[in-house]
Formats: sequence, C-alpha cells, structure tokens
Amino acid sequence: MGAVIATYPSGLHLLQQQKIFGGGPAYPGGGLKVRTKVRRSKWWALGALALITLCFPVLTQAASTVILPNPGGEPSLATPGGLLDSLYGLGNLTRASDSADQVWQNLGTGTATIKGKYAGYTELFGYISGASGGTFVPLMNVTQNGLISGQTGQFTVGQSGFDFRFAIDPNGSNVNPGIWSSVAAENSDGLDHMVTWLITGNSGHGDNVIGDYVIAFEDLPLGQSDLDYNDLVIQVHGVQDAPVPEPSSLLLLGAGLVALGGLGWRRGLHR
Ligand SMILES: [Ca+2]
Ligand SMILES: [Ca+2]
Ligand SMILES: [Ca+2]
Repeated sequence: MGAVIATYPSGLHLLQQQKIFGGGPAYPGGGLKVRTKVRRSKWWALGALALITLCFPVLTQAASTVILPNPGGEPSLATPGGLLDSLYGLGNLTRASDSADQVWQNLGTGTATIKGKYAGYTELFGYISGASGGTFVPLMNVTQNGLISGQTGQFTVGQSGFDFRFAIDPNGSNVNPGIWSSVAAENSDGLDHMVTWLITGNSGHGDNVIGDYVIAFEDLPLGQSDLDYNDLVIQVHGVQDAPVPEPSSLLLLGAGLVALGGLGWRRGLHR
C-alpha cells in the first residue's frame, strides 16, 4: 500500500489508489463519483435557490424605517446612550417591523404612557378606530418638553375597535401639519411617521414591562423633517401590532422543494 502512495501521481497507481481507499479520482474529468457529486450539488443548489426565492418577499417585508440621530440639542432616539437606551436599555428592546406597526389591535383596554417629547409643537396623542377610515380620537395633549412621567391615557376595545391606528395631531387641531397616522399610506406625505420597539427584556431596568411596546413619532412632514422620531415617545400596554403574514407556510414549501432536490439526487445516484 505504501508503495502505491509513494508512486503518486502516476495515473496507473492513482486508479489503484481509488480501489484501495474507495475515494473519488483526484483528477478532472474523472469517474462515476465525480459525476454524482456534480449531480448532487446541482439538486441541492436548486432546492436552496427555491427556498431563498420563496423567503425573499418575507425578508424584504421586514425593512425598517430609517431614524436619524438628532442633529443637536436633543437626545437621539435609538443610539447607544440615547433616549431609549437610558429609558429601557437598547439590549432590552426589539425593533418591530414597519409593516407590522401600522394597524394595531386592542386586547381589551389599551394604556398609553407618555415617556418624552422633544419637539417645538405641542402633541395631541390618540387613536383612529378601525383598520381604515374613522376619525382621530385624542387621548392626551402633551405640552411639556423632555422626559415625562405621570401622563397616562386609556381606551377600551369598545372605543377603538379591535383594529385601530395610533396617531398624533401636532401643533393643535386643524392647524398644519395635520394628523399623522401609524399607517404610512394615510399620511399626506406618505412618510412612515411612527417607529416601534417591543420590550423584550429588563436587564439593568427592573421596571421594564416585557410585552409592552414603545412607539415614537416624527411630527414634521417629509422634506421639513429631521427624521429624529423623538418628537413624542409613548409606552403602550394591552395592545399588539398586527401580526406579519406567517412565513412558516412558505418555509414549509421551500423545505419541501429542498427535500425533492435531495430525492432527485438519490435517484440520480442509483440510476
Ligand atoms: Ca412604522
Ligand atoms: Ca423630528
Ligand atoms: Ca425632535
């Protein structure tokens, strides 16, 4: 056996080596095992491609609205050491998808607690009942700037309906810039004016209520806005953002195709 290895890479001895060790040929254009390897990788590649293609719309759907750091004078919303970090700890928050934070659902009684306002305008905060249509119902008028505590409002499912949207009316009623809904398409500028985090931890922040959400508004229209989204920050309880379409069915379909790819490979192997 040692003599065979010693004479490598002679063609004759390579063939003997394959017989002895049962390995594939070590040169291009080789035997049966190389062809089955190519066939196998082709099937797996097809299956993986199908899986990626099917999952792509789900992955792109989860894109997040861009938040800019405050240009100066106010705490930035979501940077380390910024507003959310000091209130909750960034590591205890999970950003919600901006496709899911548009229409909300009231689980019985929604509670909203104002956490901060960093804006020149006063901010009227409330909800719009239903998944579409409806009118703005103010819950609280926020006039104080900076960190805020003790300002809380409640609304029952009987008032808002199961489906509802959050909204603000900056600068008082019936004055520019008008009402901003959590549904971007309802806004006059088409901009997403509200971003959302789910409280998922309480490390270093024992008061965090896991399962509550933190919503944060931008109150100026597109083109005039600094996109700092710290203009009004509210913690909400007893509500949930609308579930994103379940990717599990798509994943199952993709997995099925991968399995079919594997089956095709096995058939190829035993052909
Ligand atoms: Ca949003
Ligand atoms: Ca702003
Ligand atoms: Ca601001």
